[in-house]
Amino acid sequence: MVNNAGFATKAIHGGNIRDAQYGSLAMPIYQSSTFCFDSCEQGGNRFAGIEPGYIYTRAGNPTTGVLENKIAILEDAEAALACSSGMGAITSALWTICAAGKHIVADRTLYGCTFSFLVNHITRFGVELTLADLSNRQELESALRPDTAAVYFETPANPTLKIIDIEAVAQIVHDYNPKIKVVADNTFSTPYLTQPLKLGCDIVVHSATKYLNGHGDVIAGFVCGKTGDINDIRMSGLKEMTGCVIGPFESFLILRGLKTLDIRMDRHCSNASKMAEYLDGHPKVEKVYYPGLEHHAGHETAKKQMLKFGGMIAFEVKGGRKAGETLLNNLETCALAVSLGDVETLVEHPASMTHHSYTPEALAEACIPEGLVRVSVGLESIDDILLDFEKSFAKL
Ligand code: LCS
Repeated sequence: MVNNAGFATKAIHGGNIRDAQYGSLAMPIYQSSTFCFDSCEQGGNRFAGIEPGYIYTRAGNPTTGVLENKIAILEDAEAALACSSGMGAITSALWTICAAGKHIVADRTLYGCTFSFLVNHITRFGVELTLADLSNRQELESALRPDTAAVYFETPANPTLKIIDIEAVAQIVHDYNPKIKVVADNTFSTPYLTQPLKLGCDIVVHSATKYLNGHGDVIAGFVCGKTGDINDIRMSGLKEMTGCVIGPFESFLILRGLKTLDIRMDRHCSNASKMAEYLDGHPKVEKVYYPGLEHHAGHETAKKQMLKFGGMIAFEVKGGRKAGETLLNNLETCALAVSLGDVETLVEHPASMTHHSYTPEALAEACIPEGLVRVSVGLESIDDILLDFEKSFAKL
């Protein structure tokens, strides 16, 4: 690969190794749990980390290794670690960074299971949590403490597409204490639209279940960052705490999906921007949440830190939750399903589905309206999706 290769070239060629045996173009699937040593000495040396080579797939696998190198290249990270889910990536990272007596600051608007992990679970082990609005400088500054180990956020956030200024957060946190790990969930943007490490973050996590794989047939996640941090998260968090190792077949599927990441994202973004405009002008719609719209609170920051505005939209229908549910129940082409970033357009109701773990009070604090509807705009012909919505709106 040439130096300074473009994103598409990196996504297609980055990290690849030549199959010396048969010259296979696609990376073979090394569907093996363990790897044979030539001698006890070699096995011992591999365990001691003084000789390269694979040992056991929970600690590393050749197919997964190529995937990890490719993701590291795309995120401009020194290293990356693949996990069996986005939640596996998040928990492996935070279990490694935090310990009893440490403190986490997190934004209030998070994917429901991440929110629940922080609020209901890691806090049972002596870790303290402060939820704050990280788009508000004063709130962030007053949340930081001498024992803070990590600052965690998503941008755009699930489900309201709230935008957080990555560079500003990283600067404020590191000015306070450079040892605090600034962790950004880059699932909604993907490295094609935003590279948080370049903006000052220490660690990026992903649900690769979404755009990175892109075809709705894999659950997976990534952690990206400095080699030392990723080694720690691999050897402690993943290998010895969560054990959430990705399978070689899933790695192969993500390698395949990544080859088209940029062209898929271009289409997701253009379809979503057409849909946001359609919804924004619709008489039955109360409010549209899309960072590409000028009235979105994070529009200027999104312009600064995203190449395009992404494929996710949220909106409220006039008539509240009941009207929203009727709209979703009557769609025909769009699928009523959670998840996102697939080729199919997916619609869901966050308060009762993805954000079910939020109490009504927590929803209100995070500014997630009870009637909010979320759309992951797919790759279909956009006119067909808009027609599906128009027919369903007509039934309200
Ligand atoms: N981070 C974000 C921003 C997510 O949206 C999700 C899943 C995760 C992490 C967890 O990843 P997973 O373990 O599922 O690979 N979000 C989902 C959603 O909005 N609908 O279904 C899953």
